[in-house]
Amino acid sequence: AIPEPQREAWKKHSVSGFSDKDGFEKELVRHVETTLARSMYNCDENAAYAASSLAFRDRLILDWNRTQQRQTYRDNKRVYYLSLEFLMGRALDNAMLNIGQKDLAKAGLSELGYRIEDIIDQEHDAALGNGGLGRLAACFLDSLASLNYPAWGYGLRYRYGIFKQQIVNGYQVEVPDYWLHFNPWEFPRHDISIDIGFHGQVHKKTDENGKTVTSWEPGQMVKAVAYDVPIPGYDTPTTNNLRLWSSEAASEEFDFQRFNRGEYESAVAEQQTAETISAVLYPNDNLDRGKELRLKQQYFWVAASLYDIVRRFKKSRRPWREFPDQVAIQLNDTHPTLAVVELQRVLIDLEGLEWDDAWNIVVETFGYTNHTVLPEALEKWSVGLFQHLLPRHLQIIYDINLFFLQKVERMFPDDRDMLRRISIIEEASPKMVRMAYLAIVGSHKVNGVAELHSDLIKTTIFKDFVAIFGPDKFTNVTNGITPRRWLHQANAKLSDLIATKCEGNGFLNDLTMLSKLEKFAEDKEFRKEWAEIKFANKVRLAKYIKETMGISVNPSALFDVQVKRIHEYKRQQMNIFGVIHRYLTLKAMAPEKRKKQQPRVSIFGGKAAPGYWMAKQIIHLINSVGSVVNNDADIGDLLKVVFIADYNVSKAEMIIPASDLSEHISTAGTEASGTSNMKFVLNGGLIIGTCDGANIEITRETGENNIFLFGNLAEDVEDLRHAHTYGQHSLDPDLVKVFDEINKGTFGSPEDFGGLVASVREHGDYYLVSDDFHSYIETHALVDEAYKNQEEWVSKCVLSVARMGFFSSDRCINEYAESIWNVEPLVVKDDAKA
Ligand code: 7GP
Repeated sequence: AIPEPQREAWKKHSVSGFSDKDGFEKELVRHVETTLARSMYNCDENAAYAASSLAFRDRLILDWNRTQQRQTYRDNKRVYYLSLEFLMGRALDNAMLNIGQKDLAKAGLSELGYRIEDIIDQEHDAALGNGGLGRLAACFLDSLASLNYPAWGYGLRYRYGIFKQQIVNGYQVEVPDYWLHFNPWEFPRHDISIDIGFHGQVHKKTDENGKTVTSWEPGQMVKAVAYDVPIPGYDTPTTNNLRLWSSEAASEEFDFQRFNRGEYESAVAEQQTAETISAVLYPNDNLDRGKELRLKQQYFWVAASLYDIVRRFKKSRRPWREFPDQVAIQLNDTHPTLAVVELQRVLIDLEGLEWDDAWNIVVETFGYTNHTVLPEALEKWSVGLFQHLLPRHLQIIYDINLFFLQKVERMFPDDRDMLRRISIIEEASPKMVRMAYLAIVGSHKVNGVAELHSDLIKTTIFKDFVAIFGPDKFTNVTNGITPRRWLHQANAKLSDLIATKCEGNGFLNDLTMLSKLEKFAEDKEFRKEWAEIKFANKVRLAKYIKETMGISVNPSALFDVQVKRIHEYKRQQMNIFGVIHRYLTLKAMAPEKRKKQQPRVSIFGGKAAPGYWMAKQIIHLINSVGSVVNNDADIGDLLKVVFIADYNVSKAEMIIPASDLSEHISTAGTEASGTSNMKFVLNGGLIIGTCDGANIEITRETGENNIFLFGNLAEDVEDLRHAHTYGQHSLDPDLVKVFDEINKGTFGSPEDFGGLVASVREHGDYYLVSDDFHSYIETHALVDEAYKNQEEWVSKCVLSVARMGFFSSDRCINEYAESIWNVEPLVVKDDAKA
């Protein structure tokens, strides 16, 4: 720190940031003319975006500095959210809104000759995630900052985020997403770098006190360099930190020696190998592929993050037993589970603690969130791979398992099979490490993400663990979404209208205030304004569809939307089969009757994992149906089918506010929660959905009359599957007609869709498409009926929004803070006092 006498000079020059339009313009022009080396003669929209972002970044970093100083000074317990994915989307709009300066920026940009929407549109999404899990992490960061929690996110700085999707001749084509050409939102911290080891040997020796000391001598080192991303809270002085690690070659000198020996190429190759670790996000959603590089990513990120956390703790010079009083670490699914092992290693091998003392600290520190029950998504790593990559960690895992098995054996001496079932090491060939079990054993709390899901994990995949640890270790925290991005930012007009009836913008900090809207559900004038906003949002989407795909859709039609990752369990195939059924029904009608039908636009969007053949077939079928239906003169505006390419966060912000009906139709018991369901309802759309995930709680909150539920219940799924397997599967007759039409070649070569049809017809219909098809079709007919009465429809939408308070990620974060982390917000009274 600077000595006292010199501090005056510092204070005199301390930067304070802009607070009005002129100040913003001045900063913008300064960045254009100096940082970007341009002028008013060559400042295009992209440069204006860059300069605006830099101006806001400078502004944010001041809050960020103050927040960090305050949190260090107060030294309260902090939360660390470890997530391999953060699906952040765009930052500029969010920063302007959260610090309350969008109006000022709009006026400033306009004076300088730009439209703010065009400037915002220049930004490339930060897409460091696949889907629900990654976007949840981003919503959580927003809530943590907005509620003033001392919290850090830790992740990886992938050079390539989730691929960009193009549709070529109806097929998905993946294009790499290199997003770092220009990223004003990150601060490289080259001073914060940590060497991370891999491979090598483990040594045991006895010290002077006769104690065995184990040490690990890695065979390869990779350097982790920190990049910090400021996370502004909404209307608070808190700007938290998201720290992303980038991998580099561990030491340039080492390379230099080799270079001198004439091994230039191999020296560079080593550097490239190191850089590979953080190069690319694995593009699988709800699927584990067990690739070695993925395990490397996990350890690299977890070890760097823990080193950082431990270093911060050690500065306080507290005894180790106070570690869990200062540090709460949340594991976002099992991807960071190695943190459990790494902390145990640090405590016993490096800090010299006894096993039991260390283990108590570890368990008190960690919490684990499970996001799926799908077996193909549960992580397992082979023992051989561990032995090769992380030999010391494997030993520790074996010890953790040994002590755990001993405990279980004492508890259930007569149940031999229990030990086999719950062992962290699966005795298969090859032997596997079951990461979820390790995460459970290493945490003090395990939570699911919606009530049904949390009940299911307790009665199915983790049943034995409930018997061992007792039911209190397992809890539920129903997911939530940030209303700042998903209402205020995505749907400014609706947000403003709501503010006129809810005593201002307070609902953005306390979403339960939306209940004040309830009494306007029957207010004709209010409903009219509401409907006009929905219509304007649909016009905007229709324009986008026309411009990008050349398809004309009528904004007065019912917009029926399913946008999410493409997955068999999410059942986009059922949706498109339903669309085909609708098409056939319309075609078979007399023209007079046909004219009276409710016009619809079926909108799809979502990426398929590159290796997921069935998901790709679904995309192809949707596009093939679209090209037939959209060009059928008998049908006209009655039905259009649109697949919007490259669905991502910023597209979601445009699509969701334009939906009348959205589809959340997973096989009951498969979708842990879903979060877009919440976004759609919050934006004044209704849901057609199954009794799955958070749909159930949305129904509880908004009322059964305001949602279109259909299909079999989770409790019946097992019996139905059993019946399929034993040949009692008679296909739904309407679905048979759909299949016949596909097989006739109406939508192109039937072989192209053979897998989809066969999965229902021949392979047991695991996802119960046929079982649910009839009730799905019938429920869509009810939707058409309901939509005819627009007054009543809008009233349902208003009532639903009024009752969505529960689904704020603020509520969710407060629940984690209270029941899992035991942390409190850092309330700021006098900001000047750091
Ligand atoms: C998702 C779940 O599928 C979704 O239902 C939930 O809303 C979301 O997490 C947030 O909790 N899971 C994933 O995205 C995923 O990849 C496997 O889970 C690890």
